[in-house]
Amino acid sequence: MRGGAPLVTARAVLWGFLCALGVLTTVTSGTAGAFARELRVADTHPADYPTVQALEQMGRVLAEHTHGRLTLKVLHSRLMGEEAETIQHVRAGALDMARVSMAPLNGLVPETVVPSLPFVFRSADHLHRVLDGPIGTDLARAFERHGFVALAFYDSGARSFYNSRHPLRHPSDLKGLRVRVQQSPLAEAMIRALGAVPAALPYGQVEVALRTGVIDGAENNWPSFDSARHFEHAQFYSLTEHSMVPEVLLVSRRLWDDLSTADQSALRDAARASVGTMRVLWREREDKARTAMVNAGILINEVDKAPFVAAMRPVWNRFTADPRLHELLQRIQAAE
Ligand code: GTR
Repeated sequence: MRGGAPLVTARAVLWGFLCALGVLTTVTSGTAGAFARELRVADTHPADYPTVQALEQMGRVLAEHTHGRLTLKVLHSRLMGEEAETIQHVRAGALDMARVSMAPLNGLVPETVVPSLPFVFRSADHLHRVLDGPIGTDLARAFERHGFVALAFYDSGARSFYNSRHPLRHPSDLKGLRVRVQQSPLAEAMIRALGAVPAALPYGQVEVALRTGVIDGAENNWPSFDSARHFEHAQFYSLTEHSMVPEVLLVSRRLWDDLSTADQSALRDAARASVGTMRVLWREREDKARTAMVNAGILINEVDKAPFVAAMRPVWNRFTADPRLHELLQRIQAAE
């Protein structure tokens, strides 16, 4: 926009004021009107990862439906720090949105513990039905008590163990191994239950920890194992598929409350549409990553899951002692 010096100064003052409030990221004018907003959303993964691609697509839908009034800027590749940091920024209102795993939220939003439990979902279909139905709606509501609005849930496949020592066929094979887990007390407890030593490192530090031998292994889905290059230092991938911890698109409650009802529904609709996009992209990427890992010579072994289920089950009781969480667990189990 062109204008004389006083106008430019006035705009700069307004911009500074709004940013200081932590509410607006960018105020522009032009075809989109005087208060177009660019919402910043953080993601730990690189540009080609399905979550980032789904957010880019969501941004296109949002811009189209709001005639450019709301746009998304996807800050991928940990530009805004590790997941735990982006969660804190969103909570404080300093960052508009973040796409994160539920695990690093376990200490903040107690309800996220339940879908993060080992072996709680029977299949991807079971997970989808839970997240898409009334349980998902109630789960989303729980976030609002903690400074967030949960706009969408994504699934991120099953997580399995990988390490640099030997194939894991039985829980006893994990004894004494140092295994990286997500930053969550539940994740650490799961590893201890298997007799291994947990190292709760941020995602961005796992590759170097594997490379330098600080840890013997970690656990994750195929796309992350491949994309973060963990496979270069851990050739044994054992199909425990012990966890299907979902992911969530968080919005700052402060930003949300500041949006008009029309903009809130535009954001919700675009987020909802991104769930379908993400599921398609995810399935493609899982297949591609698995094939790439086979071609890279990774030694994959099947696992009899029963002893792993038995060894990890005690953490269920410990982490769902609260009756509210126990009820949520029962509802998830009862879901068809
Ligand atoms: C990935 C997930 C990331 C991050 C990472 C981790 O599967 O998509 O958001 O949580 O795992 O292990 O930290």
